[in-house]
Amino acid sequence: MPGAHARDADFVLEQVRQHTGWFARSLPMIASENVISPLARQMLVSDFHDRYAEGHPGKRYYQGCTYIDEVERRCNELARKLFRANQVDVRATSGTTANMAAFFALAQPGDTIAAINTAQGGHISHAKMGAVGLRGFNLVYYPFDEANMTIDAPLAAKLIRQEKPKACLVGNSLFLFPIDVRTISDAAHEVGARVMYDAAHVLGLIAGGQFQDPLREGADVMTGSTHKTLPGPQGGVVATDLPDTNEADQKFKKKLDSGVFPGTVSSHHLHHMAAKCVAFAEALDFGEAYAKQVIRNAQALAQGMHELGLKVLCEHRGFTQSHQVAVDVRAHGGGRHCAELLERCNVISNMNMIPGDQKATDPSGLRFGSQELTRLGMREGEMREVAGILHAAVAKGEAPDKVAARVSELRQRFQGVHYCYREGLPAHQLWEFLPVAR
Ligand code: DSN
Repeated sequence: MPGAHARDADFVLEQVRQHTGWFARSLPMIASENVISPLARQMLVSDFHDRYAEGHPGKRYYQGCTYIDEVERRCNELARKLFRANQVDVRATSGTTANMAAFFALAQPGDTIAAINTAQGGHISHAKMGAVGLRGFNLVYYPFDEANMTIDAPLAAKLIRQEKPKACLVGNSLFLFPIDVRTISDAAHEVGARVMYDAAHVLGLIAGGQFQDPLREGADVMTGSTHKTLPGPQGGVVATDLPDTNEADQKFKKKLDSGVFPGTVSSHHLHHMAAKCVAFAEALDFGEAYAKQVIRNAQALAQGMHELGLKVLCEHRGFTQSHQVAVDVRAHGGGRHCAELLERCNVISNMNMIPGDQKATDPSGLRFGSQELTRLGMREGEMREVAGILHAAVAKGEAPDKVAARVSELRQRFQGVHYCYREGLPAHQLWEFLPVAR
């Protein structure tokens, strides 16, 4: 007998099957997502998933880590090379836990820190309602240059010198252009503050040498997610390149380490760690070419939409230097309406606040990312096709089923994963399980 709840298990199988089929005929354009390589995906279902290993290789609290230790040593080694950092913690289970671990080292509860407002593209973990509030920090916001979609660095430096925060966070969720980290870090270091660069979105672009190099531009620590432009498993990293030559830096590095374990994880996710190791190897071999194409594709997408009359932000700066493109769709019913409409066309995107917006639940913008379509092998020509599809849905009022048919036709040509080992294997595959209920 299969058991009373076998139908629930079958329900899950069916939902996952439907979801996978849907994504195989859709355009996945959410800027914080990506498709993992088939080899890295295999690590996620390996026996590593079933195990525990607190601490560092060779210094565990559990037996059974012989091979896990070997993989984690290699993972650490590749991470240091990829991020050009002398200490990288690969155990953080997400970008937000990576940030929380860094917060532990950066300041004490009750201290003031500086960050970007979420309304101007800052991440929720940098906000009072998120991890910053949980750690009990007070918050001051940088002045933001809305025309150029970046922190106003000279005014931010002035604020830092006035307010003397204990830490300065930089890095965005809506992240179109590199930040002037040097100006901010000069002011921060002058008042004794540390600088954290949150590279969640742009980690793969930084690793591929195509965005900016925060650890060389004055950031004391860089955190990031391993599943956005760095196309690995869901997870985070905490990286620093501070030298071991003075006591304060050494203490800070130790606090980063204990901020991860035991601060924010007990046993880290070993299957994710193994998948990160594969993804880092792939990024070292293919990451530069991938990052270049991601940015070229974002720029081609932005240019295509602009030429069709959509209001793409920051034309005077070439629209974007990252994987992201932001569009003001106020004239077409607003961000929520357009994102929902696009979903009916099988284009998956998200509504986003843009300058002037007050309400996160009813913003005027859409945010698109080129990183997953690039991973699926699309190039500038396809980006122009995608721009036409978006324009048809949002501005021309073409029927969603007609647009969805165009989307499906385009996607049929791009089913494999690229910039990885065993290139070209399908991105969307399911294990063949038969239903368990009778
Ligand atoms: N808030 C997510 C995003 O930018 O999509 C990342 O955590």
